[in-house]
Amino acid sequence: MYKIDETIIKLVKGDITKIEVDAIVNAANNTLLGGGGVDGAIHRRGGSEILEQCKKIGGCPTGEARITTAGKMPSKYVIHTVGPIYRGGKNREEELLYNAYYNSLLLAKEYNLKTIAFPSISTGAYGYPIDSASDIAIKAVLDFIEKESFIEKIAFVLFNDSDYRIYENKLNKLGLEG
Ligand code: AR6
Repeated sequence: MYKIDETIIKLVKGDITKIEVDAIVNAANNTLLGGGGVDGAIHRRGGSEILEQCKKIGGCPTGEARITTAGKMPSKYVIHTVGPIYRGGKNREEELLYNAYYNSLLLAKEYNLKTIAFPSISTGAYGYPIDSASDIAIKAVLDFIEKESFIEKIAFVLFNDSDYRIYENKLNKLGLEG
């Protein structure tokens, strides 16, 4: 656990669909109609009410975010965001990944949500290298805490040990209050 101002940053290893927070973030695609990876797990566990709302929303541009309820999952909402497909790094990937995190947090703020959990956006099927992706994720979260209003808790939920350790090393190096 790490603390910046009044916000707790937490690392969790495991399945984001089981986390109980105000909103879990989904690493979706532009259609918002589901897919594999974390997106598939969220739709499977949450049930059909999520897909029904996603159909009405009608898609989401890369770097933006949309919100639905969370169906049968313990969290209240799902914030669906779309990270970039990594194509070598010279196609605005960094900016788009940053926007995906930042816009998810802005949407959480708009809905007055106090606790939010992120998966590692774009680092699965979309191929973004975890080392640079984690830098961007942490930077977006720190910038948000600095510039925007109070959010109680932000969790990074990592699906495997090596991703967890990368985040842990980076947060430790920032020398945040533990
Ligand atoms: N909880 C937490 N993290 C998970 C879970 C889970 N249940 N399942 C997988 N991960 P990916 P992307 C991790 O591929 O790269 C989908 O088909 C996974 O190990 O889910 O943004 C969408 O529809 C990896 O570290 O998302 C899009 O088409 C991370 O989540 C596309 O994949 C992200 O992997 C999006 O690709």
